[in-house]
Amino acid sequence: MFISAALVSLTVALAQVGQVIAHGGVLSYSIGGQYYNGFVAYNTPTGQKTIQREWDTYNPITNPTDGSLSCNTNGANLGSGQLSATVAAGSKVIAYWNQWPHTIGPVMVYMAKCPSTCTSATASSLSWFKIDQAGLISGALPTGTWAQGQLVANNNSWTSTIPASLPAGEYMIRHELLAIHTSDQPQFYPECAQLKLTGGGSSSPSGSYLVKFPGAYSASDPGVTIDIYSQPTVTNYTIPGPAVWRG
Ligand SMILES: *[C@@H]1O[C@H](CO)[C@@H](O)[C@H](O)[C@H]1NC(C)=O
Ligand SMILES: *[C@@H]1O[C@H](CO)[C@@H](O)[C@H](O)[C@H]1NC(C)=O
Ligand SMILES: [Cu+2]
Repeated sequence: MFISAALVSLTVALAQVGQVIAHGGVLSYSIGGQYYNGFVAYNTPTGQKTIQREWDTYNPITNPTDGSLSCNTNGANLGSGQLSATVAAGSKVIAYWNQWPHTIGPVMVYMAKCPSTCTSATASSLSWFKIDQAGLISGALPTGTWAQGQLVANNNSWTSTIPASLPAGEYMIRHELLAIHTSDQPQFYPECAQLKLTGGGSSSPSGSYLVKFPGAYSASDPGVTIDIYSQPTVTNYTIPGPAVWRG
């Protein structure tokens, strides 16, 4: 009786772990050479102090117009626990994921200027611009090398550069993986963190580079609703969202 109860609870625990590690998100960052731990999902925000916005689940968002697409569920600021990373424009940002299980799909990195402080900003009302992206690197849709495969091969990390010409001020940075290994629905994995930029220049992205989340994507985008397995010889992939702004 005791053993079977223990086995049942072990089986349940393993099933839950299995679900958790099938997905994930950004767990930590290196920003301008300084290491920062992110929010610990599945834990209460009470007592957490981090530059990252709250996110509560490793599960993907599967609707491209979901209200939580900006900074994941629930994307809230942490109140007194909310920090921001101070970094010079032009610095490198490395995001580290958990042991990322997906190798098919693009990597996209966005930033947005916060109207005053980022802690008081509502992520869904920010105007986001893309600072980095990579999609299908080589080969065909189902068998080629994708940015997410490179991310996994590179210690589950992705390195981007903050445009050097951005004006100093407070910005949100948003890392997003779009996994398209399932043919029935896209899987979006966005996480946000807060930055205070120093230095910088006086160049800002114009309207055509700016998007809202939700709003930037639609289910009819060729890179969003896609069955890669039905197109085994296609060697192009259209990354969704605006063009990259490099300053
Ligand atoms: C690999 O990633 C971890 C974070 O997940 C980081 O602490 C470590 O420094 C990274 N290793 C290298 C060689 O960059
Ligand atoms: C590949 O390119 C063609 C022609 O531009 C386009 O119609 C199609 O949607 C692209 N395929 C993908 C998967 O983005
Ligand atoms: Cu997953």
